[in-house]
Amino acid sequence: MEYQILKIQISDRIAVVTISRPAALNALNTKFFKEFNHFLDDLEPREDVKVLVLTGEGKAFVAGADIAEMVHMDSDEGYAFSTFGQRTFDRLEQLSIPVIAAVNGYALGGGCELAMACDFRVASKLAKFGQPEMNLGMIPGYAATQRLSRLTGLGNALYLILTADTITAEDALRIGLVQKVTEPEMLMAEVMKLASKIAANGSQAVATSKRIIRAGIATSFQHASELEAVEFGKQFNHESTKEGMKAFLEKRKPDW
Ligand code: DAK
Repeated sequence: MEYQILKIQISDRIAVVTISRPAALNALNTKFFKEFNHFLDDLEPREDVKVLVLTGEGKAFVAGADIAEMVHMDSDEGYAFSTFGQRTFDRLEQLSIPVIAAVNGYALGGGCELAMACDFRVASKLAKFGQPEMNLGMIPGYAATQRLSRLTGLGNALYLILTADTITAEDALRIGLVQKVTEPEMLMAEVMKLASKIAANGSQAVATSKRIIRAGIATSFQHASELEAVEFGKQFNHESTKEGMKAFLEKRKPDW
């Protein structure tokens, strides 16, 4: 497929996808969702890519769902746009490899929701976050009502969604919406450093951790602990776990 919105770079086990429709502040339209699903079809079976980084071109990460496309939709089209988007975000969240959002600028509405579907977020000092849907007379549609409260707590989610306020990267850091804030020119270097660190870890342990952390939050602590114990036990069948322990004892780097 010839991509028109996505720019994809894969090197050193890290895939960087840049959403590039800067004239519309990278607003998410049907074409984006088609291209992104195509990219995920290619990525999922690959074993050489260990981390995915998502970022945006220009002054926005993503300024939301494409209002110019949505305004013309009837309810059937709205439903199709909704389910396509929801499926895509769930697919991203459930990727076996970690996904880092490198938030370079505006992350509003569907853009903030896209960043929240990633595993964690690193933001430029210039980034701005918010769920401005109330200004458009609508509620968030790509799971901000659920993910925002899980990431930042009930009060922060209610505050952001009900006021439609936009907050700075520093405030987003304070409430746990982002994990790190950098100078704008250092954003990608910092994200690549984190991605390389993760890529150097054993992929089986990384994937299992991601899966059970995410599964655990949706279930009881007791059930989640049992899940951890089961997965912990299974690791002893993996060569990479044995190699990690042996390498420590032999005072060398693991050869995964
Ligand atoms: N959609 C389409 N075009 C957009 C856009 C968007 N979300 N955001 C910006 N643009 C376009 C602008 O219209 C403008 O286009 P031209 O006029 O140049 O043709 C261009 O990008 C540059 O924007 P501005 O001129 O406005 O740039 P400024 O620096 O002055 O302002 C801004 C930047 C981010 C403060 C401003 O652009 C802004 O307020 N944008 C809208 C932000 C917003 O309201 N985002 C939330 C969108 S609603 C659903 C699931 C999810 C959703 C809906 C349904 N279902 C499941 C059904 C999600 C909804 C949303 O995300």
